[in-house]
Amino acid sequence: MAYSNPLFDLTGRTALITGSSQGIGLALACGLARAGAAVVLNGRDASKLATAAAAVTAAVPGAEVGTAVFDVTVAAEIGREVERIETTIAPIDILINNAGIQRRAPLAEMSEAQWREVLDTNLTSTFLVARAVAPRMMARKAGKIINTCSVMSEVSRPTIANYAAAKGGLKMLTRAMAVEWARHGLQCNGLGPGYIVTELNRALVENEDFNRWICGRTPAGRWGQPEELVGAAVFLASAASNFVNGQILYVDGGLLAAL
Ligand code: NAP
Ligand code: GCO
Repeated sequence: MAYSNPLFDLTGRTALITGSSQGIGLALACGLARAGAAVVLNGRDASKLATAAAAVTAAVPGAEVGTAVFDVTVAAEIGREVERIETTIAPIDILINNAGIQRRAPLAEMSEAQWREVLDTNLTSTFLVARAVAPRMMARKAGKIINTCSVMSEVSRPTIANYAAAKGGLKMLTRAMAVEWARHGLQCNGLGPGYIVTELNRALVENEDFNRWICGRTPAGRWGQPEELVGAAVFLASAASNFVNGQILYVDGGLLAAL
């Protein structure tokens, strides 16, 4: 008999996952749909989102899948789409702030544009989207906010100072959300992936030296797959985490445990 615990059941819940046209966000959308949630995918390209929505439906027959095209760095687009989701699809019970980019450069040579684009997309966006969604959750006295942090919320490496600063800030923004919004029934936590095989890391995966280094640096001895983040995300999105707040749940193959 298949085992299922109602604590992890997301039936009747609606989840907005930013940056879910591909990669980790798309994997999380499939995983939450499989746990019963209706999912709303987000990205900047309508046709790419339509393809992603079809992939979720193919992976999870019968899943309720919507799309919301907006740039997570543009407050007006966020406000418009959050209002449309809440009034024409369903109240947002679960928000996963997942959209993110990488612009690598040595710090002393990094352009202002490379800095600002990463901080805007990987940190400020979470402030903007959460500011649009959280008041509605607070009015309902319930909500789950999950911010996709990174092992770079704790450590850095050369050429990603912008990214590490953003993800470090995202860890503290997650805690700040918990401190202000827990009393209103919201649980705000972070998901901290290690090195995962996605488009964002294609150049690293294809680099023999880096590949060898990260497999040696990670106790599990390998890269992670986006699907390996689903269990932690369903936990943080479900009633199983109703007394968990301000925590970053790392899914990193043991990387942060090792010197
Ligand atoms: P990815 O495959 O490059 O996907 C990035 C996603 O973000 C895409 O869906 C993209 O959508 C979306 N996006 C980018 N800028 C956006 C914007 N301004 N507005 C709306 N959507 C935007 O990367 P990934 O590896 O899945 O990364 C997802 C998240 O996980 C990021 O926050 C990343 O920092 C984090 N993370 C990744 C790893 C890893 O090893 N891969 C580890 C730790 C944390 P469109 O381009 O279609 O708009
Ligand atoms: C890099 C990578 C990392 C990973 C991830 C690790 O250039 O080192 O892009 O930043 O994507 O964030 O958790």
